[in-house]
Formats: sequence, C-alpha cells, structure tokens
Amino acid sequence: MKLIQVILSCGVLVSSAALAQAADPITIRVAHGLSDDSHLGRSAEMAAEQIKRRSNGHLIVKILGKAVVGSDTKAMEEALAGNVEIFIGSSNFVTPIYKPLAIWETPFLFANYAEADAMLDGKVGRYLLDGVSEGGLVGLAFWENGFRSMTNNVRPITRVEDFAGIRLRTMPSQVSINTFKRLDVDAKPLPFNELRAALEHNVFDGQENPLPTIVSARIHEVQKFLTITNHTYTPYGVMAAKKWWKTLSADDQKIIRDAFWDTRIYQRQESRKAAEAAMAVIKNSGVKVSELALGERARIANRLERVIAQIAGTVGLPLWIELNNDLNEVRAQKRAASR
Ligand code: TK8
Repeated sequence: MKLIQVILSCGVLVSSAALAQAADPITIRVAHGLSDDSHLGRSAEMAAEQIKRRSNGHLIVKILGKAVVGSDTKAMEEALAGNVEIFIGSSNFVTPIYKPLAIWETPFLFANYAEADAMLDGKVGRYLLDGVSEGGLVGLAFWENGFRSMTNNVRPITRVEDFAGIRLRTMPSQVSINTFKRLDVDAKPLPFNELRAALEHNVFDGQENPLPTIVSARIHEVQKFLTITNHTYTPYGVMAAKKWWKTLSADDQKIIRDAFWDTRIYQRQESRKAAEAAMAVIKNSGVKVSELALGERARIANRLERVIAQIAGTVGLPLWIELNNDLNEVRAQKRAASR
C-alpha cells in the first residue's frame, strides 16, 4: 500500500492492473500428503519462495502438507471443487479424471531415473500435462515420488511365489489392484493417510511405496521385511485447479508454472538423496532388507503381461507406441554413448 501511495503522490502514472495487483494479493493453497521436512515438503516450500519473490509478494503460497486437507483423492477433489488451488500427489490419483495417466503405472516401465526424467519431461509427459485439463486440472509438472518397493510382516519376498496371500494395501488405483492380484496377493486399496495405523493394527500385512515415503510416514517402524522390488515408478503430478487458473493473469500463470516446473530438478535430486538416507534409516531400525532373487524380475514381468496389455488399451495405442519408441530412443542413445 505504502508503495502505491508514494508512486501516486509522485504523480507517476500507475496502470489499473498494477494497482489491482498491489491491492489484491492472491493466496494459493497447495495440498500434499507428506511431512513438511520431506523432499516434497521442502520442494513445495522452494517453489513457494520463488513465486513470492517473482511476484513481489503479490502471489502468496500456503502449503497444506501432511494430508491435512485429507487423503490424496480428497485433496484432488478439493482442487476440482475450488477449495485448494494446487494438488501435488501421485499421478495415479488423477487417473480417474484423465485415463491416459495410467501409462505411468505400468510395472517395470523405467529401468532407471534417467529414463523416468526423459519420459516425464519429454513428449509424452508434456502431452499428459496438457491433456489433464480435460479432467478439470492444469498440469504444471511431474515431480518424483519414486521407485516403489514392498514391505510386509510375513516373510522376505525374493521369488514370485512369495507374494501369494500377503494382505497388501494398494493405492486406490485399478492398475495397482490388478497388478497385485495377478501376483496372488490379497490386495485392497486404502488411502495413504490411513496406512500407518492400519498396518499397526494388523489390518494389512504389507504395503509398497518409495523408501522416502515409507520413512516420511514412519511405516518402517511397523514392518519387518523390505524387498527392493522397484516394481513401478510413481511420479507426483503438480496440478492446479482449472477454474481458478483461468482467473489468473498470463503473468501470474507464468510465474506459478515456471516455479513448479523449475523446481522439479531440485525436487528429484532431493528425492534421490532421501532414498539413500531412507535405506539407512530402515536398515538401522531392524527391518530385514532383501533383493529379488536372480531371474525373478523377469518372472514377475511375465506374470504381469496381461495387466500391461490392459494399460496399453486404457491409454490408447498411439500413446503407448509413442512412449515405447521414445524409451527405445533413450536406450539406444545410452548404448551408443557407452560404446
Ligand atoms: C502421498 C501419496 C503416497 C502414495 C500412496 O501423498 O498412496 O501410496 O505413494 O505417497 O502420494
């Protein structure tokens, strides 16, 4: 306010847009499900600071972490209803409003982080960020939840047969439920923010999540066995409410979009550092850590062929082929570089 008065009293012409901007700060509520000190919480904070700085304080971000808004599904619905402006959550929670996002749920899709980065930031990733507006959200960026691994209280899982009968919490995602049912798991969905209590009270034997997510919710404290399965890579979608987004000026849209897009690099680095740190925390807490036995990855993948074919059908063949071509290209480049 003071600044405006000074400018006015100096007799400088101030545009009405600039006046409205200075007079009217916009609050942006950002909902996510992890703790404030997680890679996700800290990255949201970093984007918030960038937005504040670049808008000279006109855009104010309020971060609502730790699922205070509710489960991931609830938080996304609150974004659709206009009660929060931005939702950050695993992409599969957005799949119900935009089916092609199911492509990221394909088991064993990426062999490493570099492949994930190339696909999420590349042609297919950008196509999906654009496309999600059909469902009422504006896709700003893909961040990282990470490669998922399996924990449980029954036995170390090293072979495909070891999955049988485990009462497993899955994400509320059709692909995830289908995947684990094919492995003869007793799979049932539950929101993430109810998971720790459910494990503690023995409602489930196990769950699967990236290591930093496991530690962030202190799930390792109520689990005995961890197997590094890396069976799927889950991106976080950073998604804005479309109705709200359309009310913003182009300048404000750019500030917000750039902040979340740029921060993805930092966020992924932090997520990967957190994965190493989480492994140490989990081991130190007495959880027994195993790897899959030799050849078991291929045996699991074979079992899941039908699920994978279903995903191709859900997302549509053109998108499926595009992603596979793009992945092959990245792999060929890598081979050429190592020759
Ligand atoms: C956290 C969720 C969670 C997800 C799940 O907000 O539900 O298992 O992996 O990490 O996005």
